[in-house]
Amino acid sequence: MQVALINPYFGEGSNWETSGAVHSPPLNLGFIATYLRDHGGVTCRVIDPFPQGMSVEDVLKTIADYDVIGLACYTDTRHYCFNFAKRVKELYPDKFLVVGGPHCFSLDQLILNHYPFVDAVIRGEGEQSLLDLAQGTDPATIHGLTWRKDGNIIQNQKRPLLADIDSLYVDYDLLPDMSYYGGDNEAPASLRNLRQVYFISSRGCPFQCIYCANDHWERSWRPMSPATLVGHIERIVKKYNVEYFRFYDDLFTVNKKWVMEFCDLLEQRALKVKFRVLIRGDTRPEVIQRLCQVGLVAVGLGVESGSDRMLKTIAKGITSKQLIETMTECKRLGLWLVGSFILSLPDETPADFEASKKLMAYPDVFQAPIMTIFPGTPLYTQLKNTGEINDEIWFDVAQQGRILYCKENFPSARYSREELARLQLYIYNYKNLISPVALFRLYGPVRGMLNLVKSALDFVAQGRVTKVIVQNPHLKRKILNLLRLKKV
Ligand code: B12
Ligand code: SF4
Repeated sequence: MQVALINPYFGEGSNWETSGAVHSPPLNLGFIATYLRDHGGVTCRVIDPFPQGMSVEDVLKTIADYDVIGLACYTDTRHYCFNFAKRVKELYPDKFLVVGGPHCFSLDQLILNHYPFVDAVIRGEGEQSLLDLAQGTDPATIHGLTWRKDGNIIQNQKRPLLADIDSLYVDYDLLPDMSYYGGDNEAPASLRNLRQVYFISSRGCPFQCIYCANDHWERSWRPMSPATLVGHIERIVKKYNVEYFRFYDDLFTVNKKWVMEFCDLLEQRALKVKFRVLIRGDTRPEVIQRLCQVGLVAVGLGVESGSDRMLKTIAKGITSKQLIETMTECKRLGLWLVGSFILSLPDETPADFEASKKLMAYPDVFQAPIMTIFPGTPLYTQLKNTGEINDEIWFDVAQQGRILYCKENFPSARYSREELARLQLYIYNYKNLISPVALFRLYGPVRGMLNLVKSALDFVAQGRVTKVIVQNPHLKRKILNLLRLKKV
């Protein structure tokens, strides 16, 4: 059977080049396509409509000859996914339509209940279950499959996670051309313009922060062996001339021994690549130092909050002291540091936010999205238990996109959507003003200056300039020095 795998997001009339969307290929579909080819000789076509400039009609035409249509479903894109699924089924009632991905893991039966045009849901790891389907195996025997039989919804038994993680990788030739996907837009221009790929070397993470949708990995961590990983790097460098690897592992530094072995092997093969990984606030300094010696140039770090009370609430298992130490070490080593904070944590007070603000000075750039609720997370369960949310919300078409933790949606939240938007604008401008050098490195001189001016004007408009200067001793000292120089 021929399989088409689609990331069903069409950009909704926006332009890929200018939309500001994170340019990143659908690795999930790449993993599946590679596995189906290697383990069953099954041909897959991977389609990523938005970057490929394909409309709904274009994709519908393209999939005419495929027997199985697989759609990736994220919480953010759930409605796009099911709207598209409906169109597919209307046009091609005989094709087998299956959805999979992080949004589906705990909502499989409800999805089939709500959407008669979906034939099956694959729960968790998709490779082997989809291969079974594509090879015409009796659905009743396919683990991890939830499907329909004689008008009933059948949930087959769970599929154990694949043990042979070394056999899971992405053959980039099976993905849309890499030129569709831009550089690392959180990194400075010097890195952004390098030839790069996105790579995943492990699955899962042993932690369970309450907002994190990683339940389908069952809190386990399965890495490919360091030798396999370095083998892939060598092959990719030779074949595509890649200079920069952006590792999308949930957490690259789970196991010190594994990291050290990887570094030794990379060094032995004399592979002069640069790379970016995700670390945690409790990563040992010697691990970061060793990674730096073999090509680490940028790190992402989930800071989330500067308040120890909040870090406890979200079960981060890290203290603000550890976060400061790790960020200081990263900066000492000259790494480009991307910090990620969350606004509107459960029970977050203005004092907690002030504690976070102090930590925002450390990273070169940072994101601070508003807390979003995902199905299957511990936070979701908590909110379900207090009656603030229920599973029907995911099927309500009035609830498009993200379900934000704000006063309008949840009685327990402290801030309204508008207050959070204002807070977000304030901290982005604040960051630009206290880290202008990072701004110039990120955007270059012209856009950097424009951003700086815009932030300054926003601050004047908000009447916050004096407050920021007074609250930031570092900035205050810089300005006083500048004034002193002028006097001389
Ligand atoms: C890379 C990545 C991104 C990239 C690109 C995503 C992409 N197109 O690949 C970028 C940076 C753009 C991104 C953005 C965001 N991401 Co993201 N991202 C990831 C990350 C780190 C890796 C994804 C990946 O390739 N994993 C490896 C593959 C093997 O795992 P997988 O995707 O789960 O796929 C397996 C199964 O789910 C299943 N499967 C998946 N798709 C399909 C399709 C079919 C047909 C079948 C049968 C099976 C199947 O089989 C796959 C192979 O086993 C994951 C975390 C993680 N480690 O998975 C988060 C993750 C997917 N992201 C997440 C989130 C929340 C976001 C953002 C909302 C973050 C933000 N605040 O902006 C945005 C929005 C993305 C969107 N459009 O919805 C959540 C999704 C939660 C959810 N319920 O939807 C995750 C799980 C992180 C987390 N733990 O909370 N992300
Ligand atoms: S947020 Fe990061 S550390 Fe926490 S559970 Fe998710 S992947 Fe692991």
